[in-house]
Amino acid sequence: MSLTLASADDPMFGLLRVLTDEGDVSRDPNVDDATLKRMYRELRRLRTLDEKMLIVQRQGRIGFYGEVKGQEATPVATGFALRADDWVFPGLREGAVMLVRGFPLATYVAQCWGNGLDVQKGRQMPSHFSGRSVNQVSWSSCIGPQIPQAVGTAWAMRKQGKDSVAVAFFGDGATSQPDFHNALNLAGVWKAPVVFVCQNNHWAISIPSSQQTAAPTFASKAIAYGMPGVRVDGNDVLAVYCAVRDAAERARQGGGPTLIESVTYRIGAHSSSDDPTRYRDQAEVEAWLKKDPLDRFRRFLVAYGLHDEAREAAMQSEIDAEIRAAIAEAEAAPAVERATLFDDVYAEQPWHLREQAEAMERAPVAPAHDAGGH
Ligand SMILES: Cc1ncc(C[n+]2csc(CCOP(=O)(O)OP(=O)(O)O)c2C)c(N)n1
Repeated sequence: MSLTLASADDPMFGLLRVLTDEGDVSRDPNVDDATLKRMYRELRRLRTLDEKMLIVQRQGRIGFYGEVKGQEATPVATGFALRADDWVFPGLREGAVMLVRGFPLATYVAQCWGNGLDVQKGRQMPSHFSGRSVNQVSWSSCIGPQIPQAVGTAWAMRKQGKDSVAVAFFGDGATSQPDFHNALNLAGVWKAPVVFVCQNNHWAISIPSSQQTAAPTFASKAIAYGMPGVRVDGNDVLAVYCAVRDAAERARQGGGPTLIESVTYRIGAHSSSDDPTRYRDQAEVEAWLKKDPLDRFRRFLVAYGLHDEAREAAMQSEIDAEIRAAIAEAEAAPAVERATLFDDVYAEQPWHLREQAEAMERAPVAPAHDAGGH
């Protein structure tokens, strides 16, 4: 690996782009037309889902929601770049990777209600999606622990002789956590098959990324851990797709981990509990709105004759109907069975828990109340 610093040609300091501003491609991403169209549909579905779920939260029907608006290209591209046997360890904004990998929408949305349709049985706060069927682990709310968890999983898969990889997502803020160092150091030493994806969305709640590190780029932190770093345009779905696909392929072949910095912007609030007008300038948001990942990809698809206004309108009404049906199904699901409280902890229930379970069964049912949020 070359240690020549600060050259725009260096992947750690430049910006990998495939989509040009004019709606063309600067290199062939090697993706067939049907997949390109599916990528756009997933971007549009995620944007629409976010808008609808934020409204649902504002109506008091769920306690919390974390928007991904502006950053959709990274989770969508990753979903397409991975194999079904790979594992995903998301942060707050990458839940939708599992939708791209085929997880049912109503079950996904039910996580926000934590009811009987929720595969997590209501044990997580809203927007902490996961699904065993798609190898996606739940985010823990703490900033950082998913990064070493991904390394451990990757290493276990390697020990089992598999060629699957693990992807760890985290924000720019998480790079200041000890878990970031522990995970990248170990992965570098072990050559674990991990792809680290740092979503540099320029803010960690109210802390700008300029105050997060004195390093010239987040990707350049890879130097210290002896692994390649790639700085990619996070609003360019094809660039992220190429970066993750190539890093995953290298990891599969025993080449070890890669640190990808996806340069993007959080258009919305940090979460439904946040008011970003208190700490950032709206002009900055307006400037990033012009680089919207959906607009850029749509311009390319239109230029190549794969999309037009009629298709856009038909796609949007189909997505609206799909999301409306999923939300209705999720909200109508019954509450989680009380007895499930004791599931999934021990292979064989110990006597004291059995006693508690029996006592609970005899107790009257408490009235339901709303889940809170932070
Ligand atoms: C260990 C820990 N410290 C602080 C927090 C409070 N907190 C929640 S989100 C957040 C900012 C995270 O920023 P970043 O990693 O850049 O991800 P983003 O939210 O921008 O996607 C903080 C400080 C927390 N959840 N866990």
